[in-house]
Amino acid sequence: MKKALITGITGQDGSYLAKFLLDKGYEVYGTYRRLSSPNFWRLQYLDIFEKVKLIPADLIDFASIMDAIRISKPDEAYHLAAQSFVGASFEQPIGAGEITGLAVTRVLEAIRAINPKIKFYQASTSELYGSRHIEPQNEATPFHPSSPYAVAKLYGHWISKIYREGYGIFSCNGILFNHESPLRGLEFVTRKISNGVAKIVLGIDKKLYLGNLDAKRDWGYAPEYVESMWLMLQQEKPDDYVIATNETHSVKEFVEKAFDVVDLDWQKYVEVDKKLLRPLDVDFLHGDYSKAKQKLGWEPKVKFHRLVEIMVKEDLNHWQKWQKGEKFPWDAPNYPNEHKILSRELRMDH
Ligand code: NDP
Ligand code: GDR
Repeated sequence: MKKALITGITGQDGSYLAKFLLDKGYEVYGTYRRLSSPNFWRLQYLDIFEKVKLIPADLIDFASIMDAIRISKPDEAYHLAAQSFVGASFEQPIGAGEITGLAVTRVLEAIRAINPKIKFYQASTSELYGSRHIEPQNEATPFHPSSPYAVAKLYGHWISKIYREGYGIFSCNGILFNHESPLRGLEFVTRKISNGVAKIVLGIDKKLYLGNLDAKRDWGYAPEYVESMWLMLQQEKPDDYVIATNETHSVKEFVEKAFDVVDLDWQKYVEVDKKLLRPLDVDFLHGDYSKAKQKLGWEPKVKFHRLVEIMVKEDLNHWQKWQKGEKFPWDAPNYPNEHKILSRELRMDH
């Protein structure tokens, strides 16, 4: 049975990837941060909380990353953990560099030291392209990062290539364009909109405050994107791939479509709050995934309109249940039993 380690298993992609690999018959290990309030709701939502093996590790702490590799002994390591919110990287730019950038080297160093045969996936991003109107963007398009997050990811992207070329590690960068789902964090614009629309139509909320409505993104569906991560690691040679839908839409279009799903006129409910504008924003992304189609046989199926519909309907479903007094999975006590947590063996016999 193949073994996989996922850093950031509690996040959107980590949880979908864990489900995908479990369904393929993998033994799945995941790192999570010890927080005062546990954050396993996505694993519960997908009904895999009991099936994955959890290892506490923080990207700041090299020893914990070494332990995660030693304990799991993976064939494949998917490095998804990061401070992934671009807006917050302007507020904590040094943290972004440490966690989203430098930590990639921590994971690669642990692999190099423990078992350089482990295949490595780096969660690279379309944010690397920044605001340059080259359309559409593919693997040959120059990078021009426009946020502390993006510049940290650029470091991660290049260090992963350096370990590939310098040490022969099977290391792949997936340059994934935005991908969304009902498991997206609430601070990202798509889920903020779908959740806001659901609350407004049910009378729980009155307004939705947003920032830049003109930004354009190439939005895909997260469960499909995690398959591409796995496909990259099954190829004969490591390489970098763009994963996208080859469609671009503005935030305003997302808003319009989301309110359409519940037959409301968005203009009555949406207000722009200048506090939500970023010092620099990427105004336009449009990805060309031809290489992934040709080499991985990967193609997106869920496109923009269906994606908006899926997200709004799922949030509506949650809030309707909540109004009837049902609990959300993330309200449930979900801290794993102590015996379930895989930690290093602590030797006290000195
Ligand atoms: P999420 O924000 O949903 O998940 C991020 C994960 O990283 C969480 O499990 C989080 O843990 C963990 N994490 C954050 N900080 C630390 C830390 N210091 N130590 C250990 N773990 C930490 O992101 P996504 O699932 O959406 O994205 C996965 C990866 O892909 C990220 O690297 C992101 O930057 C990248 N990416 C995402 C895209 C997207 O559109 N979704 C597109 C391109 C790239 P906790 O639950 O405790 O917060
Ligand atoms: P992004 O996603 O920055 O592209 O990064 P996000 O959903 O945060 O923003 C997309 C665009 O929407 C505009 N916007 C708002 N954004 C948020 N979050 N909240 C708002 O209220 C709002 N109003 C308008 C933003 O300015 C931006 O232009 C995501 C993350 O998942 C990264 O980790 C990943 O690398 C990239 O996608 C690809």
